[in-house]
Amino acid sequence: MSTTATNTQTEAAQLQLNAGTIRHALSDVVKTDDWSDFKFTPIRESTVSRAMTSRYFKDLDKHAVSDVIIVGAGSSGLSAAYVIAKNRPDLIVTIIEANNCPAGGSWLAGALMSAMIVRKPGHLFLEELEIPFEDEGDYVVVKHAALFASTVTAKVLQFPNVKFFNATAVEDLVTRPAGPNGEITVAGVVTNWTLVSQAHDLQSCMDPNVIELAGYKNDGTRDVSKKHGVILSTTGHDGPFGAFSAKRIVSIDKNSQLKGMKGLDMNNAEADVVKNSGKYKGVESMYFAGMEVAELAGCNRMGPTFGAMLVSGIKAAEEILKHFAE
Ligand code: AHZ
Repeated sequence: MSTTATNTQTEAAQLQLNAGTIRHALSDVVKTDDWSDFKFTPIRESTVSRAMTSRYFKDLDKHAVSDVIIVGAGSSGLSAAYVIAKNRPDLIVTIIEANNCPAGGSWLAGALMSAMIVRKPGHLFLEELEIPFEDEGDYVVVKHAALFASTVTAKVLQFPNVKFFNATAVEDLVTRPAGPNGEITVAGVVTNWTLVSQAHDLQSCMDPNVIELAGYKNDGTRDVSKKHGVILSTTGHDGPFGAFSAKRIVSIDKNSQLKGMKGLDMNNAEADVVKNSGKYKGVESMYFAGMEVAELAGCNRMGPTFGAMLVSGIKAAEEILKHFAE
């Protein structure tokens, strides 16, 4: 008899043995076999409304001035959020994601074939997050990308200093004059619920909301006694928010130039994206990581390998932590 057949027989015997004594979390409160005595504790509809809205508006209030605003909760944004929140529990970290669910393209590892490929040494971050993988030598494989997406999301959401606003799009930057020669600095982001931002032509009267960066006085001038907050943009392929905004800011300065993304070259793209993540000349108070760096720095794209997403997030997070430590 084969080993598999023996295993199946043993499992079946074990199931039969357990059949009379099913145990689960509710075993002690369900007294009847047909669950006829089962009930939930009472609740009013208004209680549910208040439980949600009071917390949401308290969060909006607390995060209206943030130290770090991360725009886009893909694999790079969440990796950065993890490193920043873990190292600096005192910073108010706000993550804004246009989609309902966090983790961007990493649910499917950018392809439709489940497994997530991470080139070494990106696997060290997987080890830190306690995500299991198969070691294939130069690279590792997480059996399903959703295991990365769900684990990094769960770990980030558990930090008390992090608020995740989903179904919320960043529509624009808040900018302020900062220098004698017309230089501008980024002072926050303009947000709106994604459904509203998608229907501006129908709902033009719906005004957006604003999250400001820390470091200003009531009259809008710089409060130099406080560290200036920063935005980390990680909005993915083509940089629909960050790369677009940076180009717009840099276009004011005729000496600066930003390029566009090149074609796919897996071998070169990942290290280039990591090296070019972080700050850009002429774009104050903003950092960049993940795929949109390719759009900013003129790097190749890499297709479905995720080491650069994790590592560029970590590198940008490290630069942000240095900014707050100075
Ligand atoms: O919904 C977007 C996604 O979840 C979100 N986003 C985009 N614009 C936004 C806005 N406001 C708020 N205006 C916005 N959120 O940003 C997230 C980006 O996640 P992603 O997984 O697309 O980006 P990433 O850079 O973290 O990972 C990219 C993965 C790729 S693309 C690629 C290739 O094209 O070759 N290869 C890899 C590994």
